[in-house]
Amino acid sequence: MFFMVNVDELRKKFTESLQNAADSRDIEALRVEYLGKKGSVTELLKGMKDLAGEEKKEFGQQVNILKNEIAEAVSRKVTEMQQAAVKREIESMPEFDLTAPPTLDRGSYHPITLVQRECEEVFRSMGFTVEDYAEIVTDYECFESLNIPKHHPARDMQDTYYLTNGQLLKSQTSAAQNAIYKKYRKALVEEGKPIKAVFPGRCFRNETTDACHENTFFQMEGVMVDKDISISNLIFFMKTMLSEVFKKDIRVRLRPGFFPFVEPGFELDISCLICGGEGCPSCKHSGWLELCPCGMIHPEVLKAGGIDPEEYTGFAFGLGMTRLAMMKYGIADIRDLNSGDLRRLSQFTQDC
Ligand code: FA5
Repeated sequence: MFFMVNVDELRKKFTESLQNAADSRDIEALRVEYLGKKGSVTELLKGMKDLAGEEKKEFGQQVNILKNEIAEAVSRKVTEMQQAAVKREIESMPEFDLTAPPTLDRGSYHPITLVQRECEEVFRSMGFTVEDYAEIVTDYECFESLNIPKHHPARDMQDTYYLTNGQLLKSQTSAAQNAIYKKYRKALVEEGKPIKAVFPGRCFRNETTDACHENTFFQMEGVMVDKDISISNLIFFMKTMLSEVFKKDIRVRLRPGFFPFVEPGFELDISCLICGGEGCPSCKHSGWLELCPCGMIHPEVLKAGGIDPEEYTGFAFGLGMTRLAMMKYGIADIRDLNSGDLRRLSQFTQDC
């Protein structure tokens, strides 16, 4: 029974030491001292080899009970200490008044988000659907389906970022036209529903940047296809969109423009609102800003979208949304919009 005395003594000694442990390091040291490879409990177990029969069995059980007690006591003490530390931290915090007004600046919408939403609303009110489209597209979507075959010189109009897998970063929102025609052609042909869709998106071009050119900018493409769609329809929708967005009279001019996917094609420019048409860096000193090229959809493009150009006609436009935001908010340098400089951007935005 000498061994049993050892078990009780060890229990007593451990209990006292645990009570005196000041922090988690002390507790870990205690755990090693008792339960470690060379710990006191382990040493007791080694002494079992000198015992025999019932005595050995009972001693083994008692040491195992002690071992479990120590393990549980250690883990309980660790939890108690952690909880006490959290409580101390909470109590030491300054009082927090949930009803106090916020002291931090609130976020705000980016000017492009505001202009995009406004344009979407205008076109929705005229019966257009708003579509979302990928930023990484195929050569077919961005060029071939738009009547720009491989090696066509028109590809040089946009310095495109190609990916190593042959896909590319969308250089124009026109890249979504083919998919939109395919999506809605059945409803057009079978139910007589005109295709009326706008699709805003980010475009990428390897451009040298200046006050009115960015390498990453936003456009909003729009298409309408039905029987007997004409240039008059195109002009009506363009004028309505501009007067709704600017809410004042804007001087515009329409001049011929070449894009392989429209025939005829136009450039729609607006009089620069930064300089009032006098000429400044924002309009490359011309007094006019190219804003929204447009035209009647080329028969080959309709065909690629599965639409019979003998029966249907349509118009398409590619609104420069980043430039629209510049004009609407009087932002003289397009680079401010991508700068992430909140001191500049917050002048034009509104609270979320
Ligand atoms: C196109 O991208 C044609 N896909 C537009 C189109 C659609 C024509 C449908 C006909 C029918 P363009 O490269 O000109 O066209 O760009 C259209 C508009 O995007 C420009 O008028 C301009 O407002 C804007 N834009 C073009 N490049 C930049 C740039 N680097 N930085 C900022 N805005 C740009």
